[in-house]
Amino acid sequence: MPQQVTVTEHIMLHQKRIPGATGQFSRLLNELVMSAKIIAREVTKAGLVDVLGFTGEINVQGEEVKKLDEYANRILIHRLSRSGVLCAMASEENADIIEVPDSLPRGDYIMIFDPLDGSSNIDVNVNIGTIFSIFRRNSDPEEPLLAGDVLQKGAEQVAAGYVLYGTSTMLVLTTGDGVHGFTLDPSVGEFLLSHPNIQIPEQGKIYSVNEGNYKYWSPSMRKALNYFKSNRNALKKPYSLRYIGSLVADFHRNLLYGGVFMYPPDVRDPKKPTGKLRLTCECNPMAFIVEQAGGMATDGVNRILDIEPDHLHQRVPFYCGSRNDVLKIQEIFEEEAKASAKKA
Ligand code: AHM
Ligand code: MG
Repeated sequence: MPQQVTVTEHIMLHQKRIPGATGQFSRLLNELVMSAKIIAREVTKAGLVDVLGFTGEINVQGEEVKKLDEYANRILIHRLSRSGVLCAMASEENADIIEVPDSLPRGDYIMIFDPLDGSSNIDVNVNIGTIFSIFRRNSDPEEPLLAGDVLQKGAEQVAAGYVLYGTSTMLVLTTGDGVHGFTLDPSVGEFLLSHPNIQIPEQGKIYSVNEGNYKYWSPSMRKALNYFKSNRNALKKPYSLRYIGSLVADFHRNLLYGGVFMYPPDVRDPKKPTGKLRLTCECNPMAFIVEQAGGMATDGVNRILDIEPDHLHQRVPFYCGSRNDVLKIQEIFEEEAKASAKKA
């Protein structure tokens, strides 16, 4: 019988490689895995019980909150705050930092998450996911927590990952030592290592973008799109357009097959001039994963992981995936910027 490595065993092995690790990190990841299993259970029975649809509330982003989003958020906050290893959390669904109360044991880690990303797909049985990012606190644990402990740049992440609720449930994780994928085996209730050392192809064959926004894009973004529509991909064939509208699912497919995901700024909504996706809970974790897999993630100019967040719900343009494709986008943007500077 082939030896099957569970995510818990993998985490224990990894822990041994982190200098100064105290066991807190493993406990945190184990708690996260447990939360993911509970959310996966609810997601898979979503059509059977009354968890579909809206709660009637509006979240901090001004969007309607779906019931499953709220459920996933509650599970994560409840379990993680009792793990004894976090001092604070931040969620896409909550306006402010959630500090672990003094009445509970606290640790040195901070977790930022999007409890259920791609929520517009919940009601139609299409893939959704949980995204997370983990930092270590910088300030003195005896002193009050600082905003800067939570608003660290992505390069300081100690771990990041996502859970994809799809045809099977998968956990994809990096602790800065490559990217590893684990598939939930429902017969034993364990995530088993199914995709060790994931590497994204250097040259992709897919582009993923909401092309319906074309008329709201800048000329340079339209040029980038036209590049993918009219050039050949890694297989010397036309690029395929694939867009689910769930970041986790679009990202995961491109990670395995090779491709580029784009969410550019647009002028549809004056309140969102820098794109839709959030730096801290969506772009940073995906950027850490893609870089660990050999790919790239930028805002069109800067490396995502080098951006210093100025607030929790900051949105950034996001271009992420196979290295050559992301470089190509940057090259097009640079050329366009030079050409318009010349004209001015
Ligand atoms: P959400 O966090 O409210 O679910 O929004 C984020 C989602 C991403 O999963 C996806 O990439 C994007 O929104 C799709 O947006 P659009 O429908 O504008 O293409
Ligand atoms: Mg989201």
